Amino acid sequence: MASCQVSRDPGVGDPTLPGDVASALPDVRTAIDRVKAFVDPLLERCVTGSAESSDRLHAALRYALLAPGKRLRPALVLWGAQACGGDWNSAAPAAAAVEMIHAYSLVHDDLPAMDDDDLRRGIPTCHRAFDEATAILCGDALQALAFETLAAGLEPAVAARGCLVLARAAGADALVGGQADDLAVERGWVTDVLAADAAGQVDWMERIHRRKTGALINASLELGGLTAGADAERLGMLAAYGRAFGLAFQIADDMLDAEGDEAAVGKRVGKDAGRGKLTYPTVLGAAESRRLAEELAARAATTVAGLGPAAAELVALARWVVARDH
Ligand code: GRG
Repeated sequence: MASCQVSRDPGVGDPTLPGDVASALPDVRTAIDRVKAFVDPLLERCVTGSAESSDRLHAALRYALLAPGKRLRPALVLWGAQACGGDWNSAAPAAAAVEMIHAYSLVHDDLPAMDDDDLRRGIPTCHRAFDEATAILCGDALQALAFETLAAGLEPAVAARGCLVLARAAGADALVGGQADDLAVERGWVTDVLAADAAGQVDWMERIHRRKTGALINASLELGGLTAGADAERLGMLAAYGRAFGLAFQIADDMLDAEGDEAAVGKRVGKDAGRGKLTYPTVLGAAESRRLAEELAARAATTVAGLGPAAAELVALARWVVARDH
């Protein structure tokens, strides 16, 4: 498949960005649609099944992986690669792999033992559409498939490095650990954070989200950079972007839970407050949460603007993430 060029809307001005980047900012929805058009057929090919497939599990895998998500993490892989001079085809296995880890985490997060949700991406959650045991196995299989996809699809040295990056991001000190600590507060297994002042609670939330949401976002960007052969300086810029973008994304997610529209968001909203969960709006208030998210998004945009017009999608995404309604 030929490398996919993302269209740009010229004329969007921003005095904080270099002129060549500000004048090349694309429309994010159009850009994300192009990512979906590139990634969804790849995902489809990864879950065609075989003579050895278990019918029910295979149906659950397709259901969870091909459900209509935003494909933000694949976008970060592809746009990260592009920003470092790489092409989408070389980054394609990594784009598919991060979406598999993400899809698995959503399936397991929705389980009765965790968030107990019945709606995800606008459709019944995997355990509702199938059953709990199948949903657990589906998540397990998606996780293994992610590493198979990386190992089989990338050149060996990049694959080895990529598997390490993804394993760390998905592991006990990152995605899983962040989820464990989030549950620990919600279930009352740790209580000192509830007695902490606002600054202490913000520190705790950052520590959770850096791992639960941020690690996979950063891994997506790093994988994109690796497939493009990026040097340490460019990888560092992607990492700085990811740290600021990831937190802005999480704050926006908290705001959507507090204020968003269920039909647009595609999942139940208002659940966080009902469970006494620590969130940015509950700790900082809506206005300060929005200000912080906007500051972080602006920081993310400025960080990668130095990579020039090839990073225009990343810049535009950072600006969009705080304004999104889903
Ligand atoms: C079960 C190990 C394990 C981890 C679960 C992903 C996760 C950790 C929990 C999901 C709950 C949540 C609201 C997380 C914060 C932000 C987030 C990851 C939102 C979902 O990502 P989007 O908005 O979803 O990119 P789509 O459906 O568009 O892909």
